[in-house]
Amino acid sequence: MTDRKNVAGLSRRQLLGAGAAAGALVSTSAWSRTANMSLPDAPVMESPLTQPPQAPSGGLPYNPVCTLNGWSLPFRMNGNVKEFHLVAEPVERELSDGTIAHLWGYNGQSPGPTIEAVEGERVRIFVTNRLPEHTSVHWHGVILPCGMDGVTGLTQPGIPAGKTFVYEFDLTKSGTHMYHPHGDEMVQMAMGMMGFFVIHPKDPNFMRVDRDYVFLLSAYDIDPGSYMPRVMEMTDFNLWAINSRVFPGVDPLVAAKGDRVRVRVGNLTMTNHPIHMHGYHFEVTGTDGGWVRPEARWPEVTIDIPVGGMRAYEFDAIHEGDWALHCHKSHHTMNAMGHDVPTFIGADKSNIARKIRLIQPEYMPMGTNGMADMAEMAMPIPDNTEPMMGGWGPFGSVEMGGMFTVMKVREGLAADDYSDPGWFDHPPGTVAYEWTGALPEVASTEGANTVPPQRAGSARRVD
Ligand SMILES: [Cu+2]
Repeated sequence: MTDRKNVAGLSRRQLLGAGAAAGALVSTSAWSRTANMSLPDAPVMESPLTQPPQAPSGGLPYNPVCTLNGWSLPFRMNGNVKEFHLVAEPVERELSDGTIAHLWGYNGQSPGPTIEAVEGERVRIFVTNRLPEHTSVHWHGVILPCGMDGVTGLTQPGIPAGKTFVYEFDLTKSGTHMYHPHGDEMVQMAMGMMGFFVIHPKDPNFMRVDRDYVFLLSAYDIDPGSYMPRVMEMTDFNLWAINSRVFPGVDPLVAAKGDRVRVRVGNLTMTNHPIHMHGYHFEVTGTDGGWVRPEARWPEVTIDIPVGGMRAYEFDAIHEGDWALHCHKSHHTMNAMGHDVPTFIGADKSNIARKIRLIQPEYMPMGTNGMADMAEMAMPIPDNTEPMMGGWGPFGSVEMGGMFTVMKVREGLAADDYSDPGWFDHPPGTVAYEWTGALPEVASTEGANTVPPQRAGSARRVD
């Protein structure tokens, strides 16, 4: 088969694949016309939804990953070199249904597409800069010649606006890596410029899994009602994102019962994120530095993802259900609205409410019993803003935002089925239920004090 036929086949397959998924991949018409010695075409993704993994169209065989709310970058083979074309550019990213952020990213989305290649291959990555300032791409954790490391000023000049640079190197070791700019990093990463770079093992059966999910953690400071991140922010971000999506906009991870599942999580925010998954004990099987030897693994239910790091964990999906998967910093499962609301828990606002109702008859005091009423009530919020917490499940409001999604494990899913199976149908008698018998007398709800020890003691004596 000639290279030209490879290119044509690649184009057809990707158009068909994208059409079946969401009809989202555009600008591929030039693929079949592109001569091998010219710049590869740069596909653009229109959809922020998860694109199912695509079987490799050339090069060495591998088991593709599934990028949550993302996609993998198509490539072409030029002789024995795998060629990609990344375009750094301003993008409009839908953070959740109807909420848009004006970010910088690659090939139409933030984060950029996942780059997938195989240990032993040589890659040539063309990077075109359509940003208003220079950029570069650092291949975070990849072993390569120093001059390909992408550090502006140190290993190369910045790629000027409008120019294209070429990165070319051999992939000497399999692993899970990231890419991001290393020039005006504070601005460009705060604007969402990042992506995954997965180097598959040369032996497709090494560490083989049935489903292999990847996603990046990113954080933004976007004032309610506005579209642009505040790039000078150092610590006080208000949107905590999984692949530049916030719950309820994050797609579920889907697995068939019995699947071996890997989840690879990269962190390019400015703080750590303890990622917790319900329902399972899992094993940490990889970092950006490589695979963890079997005898060195330990069981976990929460894995801290360090800043500038990646952790891969694995488990056998034997427990069916809808299992929450989220950052355990509770403010990272909240969205931007309402963080400046004062705490009124335990306050008696009845007198002040009476007075306010003289001016605004519909006034209701909020927050005196906690903040859950903020999720339950449709509070008026500015345009282009996600509520602080929300997302509806089968039992009501999930009262979450930000870095939260669900691992959905179901019996009998087809191997290539990544679509949302809906809510879990719990077997009878396995859901927490209300006690309908007599309730014990409550000792005291008069104040914040607990029952004094002597009263508790006398109660025991009566028994
Ligand atoms: Cu977090």
